[in-house]
Amino acid sequence: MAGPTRKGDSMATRGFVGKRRPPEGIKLPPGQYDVGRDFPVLTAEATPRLDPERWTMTVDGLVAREHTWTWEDLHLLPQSEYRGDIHCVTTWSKFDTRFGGVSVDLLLDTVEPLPAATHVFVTSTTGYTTNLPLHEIRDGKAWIVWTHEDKPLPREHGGPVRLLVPRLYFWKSAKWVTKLTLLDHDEPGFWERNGYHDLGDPWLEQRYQGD
Ligand SMILES: Nc1nc2c(c(=O)[nH]1)N[C@H]1C(S)=C(S)[C@@H](COP(=O)(O)O)O[C@H]1N2
Ligand SMILES: [Mo]
Repeated sequence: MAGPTRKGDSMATRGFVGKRRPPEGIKLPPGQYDVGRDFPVLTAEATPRLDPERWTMTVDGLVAREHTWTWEDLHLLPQSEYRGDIHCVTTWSKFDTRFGGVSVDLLLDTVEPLPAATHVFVTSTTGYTTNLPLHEIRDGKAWIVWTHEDKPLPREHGGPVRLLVPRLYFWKSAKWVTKLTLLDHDEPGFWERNGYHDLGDPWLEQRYQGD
């Protein structure tokens, strides 16, 4: 493929959707710029001060057995790291950044999604919400993270714990996440109800509804 495909390049775009992988050698999705060492903060609500000892992570909805993990429970699971790029819909991208925590796959293995589950509705302690197709958080595509560059995740970036879904625009990575609810239908979250695209694939430049 010659270069990044933009919406409208119908044939090329369709081919790319199937692969869902950035064009080779290209790091910057269309319409984005490299923010360098900065890490801008984007928060719609007041930044909460959460006590990790009281924070919990629940996966419920269409699952064989819903489960709630404490901070300690999560730390007992095998840890994993994401090293790579993140892309914010406000056009900054940050290259080669690292987050540590656990793969969402481990949580899903515990709860066992029912066959009817197709989507996930994400809730933060603050009431912030976002939605995703279930397959976008499976098979090594999403993490629950509490470190950034080997340091505790700063509060303004979602500390103690946030969701990380780096293949999609960063608004899907809910800060102060506390619950994943599996559904048999799609339900728009906070930004999706306010005009943002339902999926938010940066490589297809899905910023707003209709993109
Ligand atoms: N709870 C919560 N999570 C959120 C947001 C928010 O406002 N509240 N903003 C989203 C958006 S739009 C972006 S771009 C990223 C920003 O994360 P950062 O502040 O760590 O850069 O968080 C996402 N997660
Ligand atoms: Mo954003």
